[in-house]
Amino acid sequence: MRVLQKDQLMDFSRSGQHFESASKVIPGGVNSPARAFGAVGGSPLIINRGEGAYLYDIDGNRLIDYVGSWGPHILGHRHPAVIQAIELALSRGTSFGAPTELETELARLVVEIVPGVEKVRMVNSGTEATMSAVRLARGHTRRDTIVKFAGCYHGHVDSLLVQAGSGALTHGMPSSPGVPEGCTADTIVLEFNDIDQLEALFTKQGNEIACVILEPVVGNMGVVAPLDGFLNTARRLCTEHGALLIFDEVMTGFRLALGGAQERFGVTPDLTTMGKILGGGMPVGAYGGKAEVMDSISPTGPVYQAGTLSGNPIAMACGIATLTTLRETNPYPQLGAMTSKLTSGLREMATEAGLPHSIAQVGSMFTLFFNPDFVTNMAVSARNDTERFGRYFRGMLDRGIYLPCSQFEANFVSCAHSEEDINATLTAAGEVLSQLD
Ligand code: KE4
Repeated sequence: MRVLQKDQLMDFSRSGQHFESASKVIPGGVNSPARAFGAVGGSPLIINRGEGAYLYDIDGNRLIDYVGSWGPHILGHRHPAVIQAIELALSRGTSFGAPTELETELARLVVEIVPGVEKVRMVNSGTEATMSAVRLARGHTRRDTIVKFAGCYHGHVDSLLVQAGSGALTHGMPSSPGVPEGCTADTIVLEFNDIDQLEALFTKQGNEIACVILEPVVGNMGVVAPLDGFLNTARRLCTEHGALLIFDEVMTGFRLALGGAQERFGVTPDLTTMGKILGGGMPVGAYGGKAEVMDSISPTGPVYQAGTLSGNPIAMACGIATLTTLRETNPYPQLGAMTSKLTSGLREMATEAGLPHSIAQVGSMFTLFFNPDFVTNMAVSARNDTERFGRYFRGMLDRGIYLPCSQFEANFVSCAHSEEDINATLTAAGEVLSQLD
């Protein structure tokens, strides 16, 4: 068991100094609270560049990256096909505020790849995608009530920022100040994976429900898979009562299969929200679904939604290169195998160390929970030992392993992670877990 000596610990001092100056001009020094190290101590690393499976910070440290920009980098940083596509698009300009062929090409790829999508509208973030999809569902059904699940995070949309996951949990505000009561009065929050609760709600007021929105595999309370029958029940109930089923696949889309969770689990939603991998690291979100629903969106229908940079050509080029590479190489079996090697090693070491833990993995998404119970919903995830997670996080960071800075997040393996990277990660984890009391 290697105990790191002082001089072996990584030096993050330049990051610390820069972070102090960043905090003078940016709230909390970050442009998204999910990046803040509030839950794990210390201050965020300032990143200089990424390459393949690695990040390099401004102190010159090389880190094996399991955040992947919170999901987009399934191919790894700076994949040659992606860089080449961006450079070509850049040679023609950055933005025109008018249609381009690239938008049609990416939309056509999404329609061909995602089972539930016949038409798709590009926006600039996952939040914009879910906000627009909920507005579309309400406008199309002429109903106001929406259903979400505790611990699911759908971006910082007022009507959905209720018992949300991800950063809303890490910073202890699952429902944010600044959201007036009226914005969430029509939002019903249920327990993920609770079929009886969902059926009881539809029995009571199914004809009032505009939509049910869920992460088909949750990434934002840590990874939580759907129990058998949960997705099918949501599908059946929405169909029976004229409500729309929205799969928020911002994280799972193009991650769990080329066609996302809906392909992997064989359940097709009415609307799908997308982001992250769709943009390959550039700001892209999208929502899509059945043509007769999507045609309710302006200008073909009355439901309004717009965006200056929606369908930005540089971002489109990045997304096209990413999805095309995924379709041509089909990395999913290999990604799953690499991730399974990592999670079985982690399970073995945590067990050997006598640590209460559970591990959730779906494809190349996984979470090591410091929780004796298998996490099936937010009530269980709320019992995670976040203090112990913080010490695990720091021990791994000191050994050059870059994990999401929260117990309520998913880790991601990319196509760029090698056997050596996985083995190095397991060596570090062995040292840290064996010293975690
Ligand atoms: P963005 O607005 O951050 O692009 O997407 C919001 C969103 C919507 N739906 C799901 C399932 C998501 O996971 C997200 C965003 N995920 C978080 C991390 N879990 C992004 C990290 C951040 O907020 O900085």
